[in-house]
Order: sequence, then structure tokens, then C-alpha cells
Amino acid sequence: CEKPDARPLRQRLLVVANRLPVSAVRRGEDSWSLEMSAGGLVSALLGVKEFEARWIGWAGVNVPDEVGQKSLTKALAEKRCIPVFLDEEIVHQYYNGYCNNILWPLFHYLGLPQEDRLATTRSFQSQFAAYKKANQMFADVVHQHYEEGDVVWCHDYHLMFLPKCLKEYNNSMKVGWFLHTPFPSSEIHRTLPSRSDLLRSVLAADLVGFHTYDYARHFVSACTRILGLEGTPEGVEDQGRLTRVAAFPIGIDSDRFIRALELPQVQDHIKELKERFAGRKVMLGVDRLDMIKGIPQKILAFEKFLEENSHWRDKVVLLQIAVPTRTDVPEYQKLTSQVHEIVGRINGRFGTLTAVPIHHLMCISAGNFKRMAGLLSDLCGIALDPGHAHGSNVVMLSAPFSSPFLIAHSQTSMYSGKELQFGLHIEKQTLAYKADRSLDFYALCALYAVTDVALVTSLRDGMNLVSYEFVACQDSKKGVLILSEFAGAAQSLGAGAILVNPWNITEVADSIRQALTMLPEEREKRHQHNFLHVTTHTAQEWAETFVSTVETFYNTIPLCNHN
Ligand code: ADQ
Repeated sequence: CEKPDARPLRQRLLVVANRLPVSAVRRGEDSWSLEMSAGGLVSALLGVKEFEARWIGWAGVNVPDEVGQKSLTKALAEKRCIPVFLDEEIVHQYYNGYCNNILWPLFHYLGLPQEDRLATTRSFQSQFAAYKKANQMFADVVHQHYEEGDVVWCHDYHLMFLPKCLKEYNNSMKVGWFLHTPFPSSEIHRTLPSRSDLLRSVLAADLVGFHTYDYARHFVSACTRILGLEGTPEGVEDQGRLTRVAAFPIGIDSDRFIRALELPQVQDHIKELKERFAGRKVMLGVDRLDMIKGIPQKILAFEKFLEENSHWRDKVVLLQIAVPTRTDVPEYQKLTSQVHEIVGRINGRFGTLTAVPIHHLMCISAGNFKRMAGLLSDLCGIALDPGHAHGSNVVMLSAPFSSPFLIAHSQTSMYSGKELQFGLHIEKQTLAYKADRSLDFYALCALYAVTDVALVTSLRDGMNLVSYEFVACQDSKKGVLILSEFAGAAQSLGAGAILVNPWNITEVADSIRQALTMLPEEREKRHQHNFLHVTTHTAQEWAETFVSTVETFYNTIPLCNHN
């Protein structure tokens, strides 16, 4: 969203995504604080500097009153962001319901939890209606801000209905749609009651893009098998109107990471981390706390590795950084508790007085830290103050909690007392302190740089940018990437990484041993392969190729009427 410096901007671009790259928190009737959000889409698009881009999306907050809407619109305008205001009911049905409860698990080949299946089947129609309504609201905002010649770039599974709404407004709009998740096999897609509506709406775009050739192929098969349309090597044809379909593998702004490593604040973090973990190999996981990321499976594989390789127990540490996501969804709350419990158990099993094998870090803001400290003090007279954020390795409380207890996470001064990770469970009840921050960019770069082995074990992942960021920061260390074969990144970084099936924890445990003992020449060779890819297939190149393809192939032929 930041305006780039000197270079002339080529093209006006309207980037439309469910969420804006900032989250808004109301501080007063007309005062707002805006904070950057973490996530793959934001990371990739922030690297795109060649366009005069405006971002249209939801700011993650319900603003029912006109004063609030006006003041938020003004505050966001400075960041070149334009809000779409969604009320609570729409958010519940469209975002939590249709997007997160139906499309997200389906596109990642994860079934619904048993107890949700029937409920979801019943609420499907109302959720789909809300989805269409929300997409129409996005279209209305795009329409208000559109200028002749703009390219409108719609993002992700939240907005599959948007291309159709936009073309109905104005058939000469140049519209591209890109999916950041996998597109599943047509056998999975055809189970959706709204399967045809979604496909037809996406086909209204001029260009439809995916991370990999496989996802594009699944999409074309769905169109041929479900809609009976003709698939061609270029895309999908419907009564003479061709929608281009192609793979546009995303990248990162690799220079940003490489340059950051030279900065004094990153060098300080690196020094501090090296001292802290001296004599131990560092393994790293960085994920949104989401079931697709395979975090419990990863931690269980690490446990297996420790079980089978006792001589490594005090020589290796796993840092698992989790950025909380969709924290009001019960399934995600369950996942958080599950991860905390597994980490607590393994640390109990293999930890010593001086070292724990897993540091599971969730970041919490200063306000939440204060509230949590107050609660602990009231409940059990334990004083926890920001001083804990400096130096002490583990804050661990057991008594007086009987069952799953914990505050068992490490602290380092890189959080400067502002952020602290935590988990507090009393009698299986999670008390209400959300981990609500992402890790600071410089701290993240330092972590990538000191890592010996990165573990990316997603059960499914559209691409996975963490694997790219790790490679970008490893040019001096030449660390090893263990990568799930079910991440899109396996197709680009597969030759340099150790590929694993994340469901097979024995295989992942073996790959950890292989990575930790890999000879330097082998590491160098693998790293060079990946480094070359990451530094040449960048976010900038991705965006430019996508946008110029929209411009080349945009359709003036009107949509076919299938009603
Ligand atoms: P995500 O599922 O969000 O993205 P990913 O591609 O790994 O996944 O990107 C995560 C981004 O968030 C990275 O840039 C990472 O640095 C950042 N991040 C993660 N944890 C963080 C933390 N604790 N603090 C700060 N930053 C953190 C979706 C799809 C992916 C696809 C991307 C882009 O699910 O498959 O690669 O979009 O298309």
C-alpha cells in the first residue's frame, strides 16, 4: 500500500482481497489505530511496487455508525486502502461460515469435523446467499473507485463471485482472479452444492491464475466435467468466449530480506540468538496457527526424532513461531490448545533444568500481557511483569493448576518487553487472552538467518512463502529446508529441499536426522538451487506477469447468459 519512491508508476491497479493489509482497532469515536497484518497475500503484494495500487477490502472490524465509517475511510486513505464495510451477520455467514468453514477446508482436502457436517449442510444456503451478497458489496466499492483502464485484480476463494459481479457492472473492465490456495481435484469440487455457480462466476474474469500447473489443470477439469465446457491449452471456452487459465507461481521480495540481514538491529538479534542457542542446532517453524500447516504433526515428528536419537536431545532446539489466526473459530481454538498440550508434554518429557527442546512462541500485545498478568496475580498470587520478557528462558507455572497448565514459553529480549507469548489453560478452559501480534520483521529475518533446519510440513498449502523467506536469508549459513510435498513450493524448491509426506511422522523424523547430519557440500548445492529460484522468481515478477497477461488477453466478448 505504500507509495514507492522515484520510479514512474506504470498502471493503476485495484487489488481486491477479503482483508486489507492493515487491521483497524477503534480508539475513540473517530480515532483509529492501524496495524499491519501478517499472511502470505500481504507479504507478496507488499513487494509489488511497479503499480499505482489501491487496495480494497474489509478492515476486520464492524463499524455500524456513519461517523466511524467516515473516519476509518479517511485514516485508511493515507495507506491507499479503501474499506468495504461488512456487518456482523454477514461476516458470520460469509467469512466464518462459507469461506472458512466450507471453502477453506474443502480446497485443502480437509473434511469438516463430524459434528459440523450436518449443521453445515443445513446452513449452506444461507451462507452461500451471504457469500454472494458480500461479493456484491465488494463489487459496489470497486465500481465506485474504478477508472477507465484500471486493472482489477481479485484475490482468493473469498471472492469467487466477484468477477461476474464486476463484468455485469461493466463488461470492459479488465478483471483477473488469482487463487492463493490449492484448487482441489474436480472430484472434490463437485461435492459443493454451489459448484457450478462458483465456476461460472470465476470464468467471467479475463484471466484466472493459480500457483501451480496442477491447480490450473484441476480447475479446467472441473469446468469441463461439471459445466460441460471445452478446456483448451489456453483456458476454458464458452460459446466463443475464452477465459485464460494459467499458472503464475508467486514469489517474495527477496531483496527486502537479503538487505535486512545487513541492518544493525537484525545483526543484534542474530548475535543474541547465536549466544542463546550456542552449542545447539536451531530448527525453525513459522506458520499461521492453522490446521493446514500441520503443526501438531511436525511437533510429533520432532518428538519421534528425539525419542530415536537420544544423543541429539540437548544439542537441538525447535523454535515454532505461530501467528494466531481466526481466533474466534472453535476449531482453531481447539488446535491452539492441542499444540500447547503436545508442546508441554514433550518439554516435560525431554526438558532439563537448563534447556527445553521446543519453544513455541505466540506473540501477545502489551495490553493483553497486562490483562493476563493481572489475572494471574488475582488467581494465584503469581507476579508476572514485563521484566519476564528479558533474559528468563522459560516462564513455567504449575501449581495451583491441577490439569493442563501452562505458561511455558521462552522469552528473549528481542520482544523488548512489548510482546510475550503465552498459553494459559485452567481445567481445560482457555482464558481469554488472545495472542494477537505477528513477529516483528527484523526478528523474523534474524530467526531465519540463524536456523540450521527449517521445517515446513503443511498438510496442503497453495504455495508457502515461509520456505522462500528462509532460503532468502540463508546465503551464509546454507541451512536445510524440509518441505511438505503437499505445498505448492515443492514444485519450485523440491530439488533443493528434502521433500516429506507430513502425515508420515517416521519419515519426517528421519528427514530431520538427515538434515542435521548433511555434509556441507551437499547443503551448499541444495541451497544454491533454491536461492537462485527465490531470487529470480520474485513477487514483483509474479505481479507484473499476471497484470500484463490480463492486459493482453482481456475479453471484450460479453458474458454468455446461462440463466
Ligand atoms: P498463508 O497461509 O498465510 O498464505 P504463507 O505463504 O506461508 O502462508 O505466508 C505466511 C506469511 O506470513 C509469510 O510471509 C510469513 O513471514 C508471515 N508470518 C507467518 N507467521 C508469522 C509470524 N509469527 N510473525 C510474522 N509474520 C509471520 C496464503 C496461502 C499460501 C500462499 C500465500 C501466498 O495459504 O499457500 O503461499 O497465501 O499466496
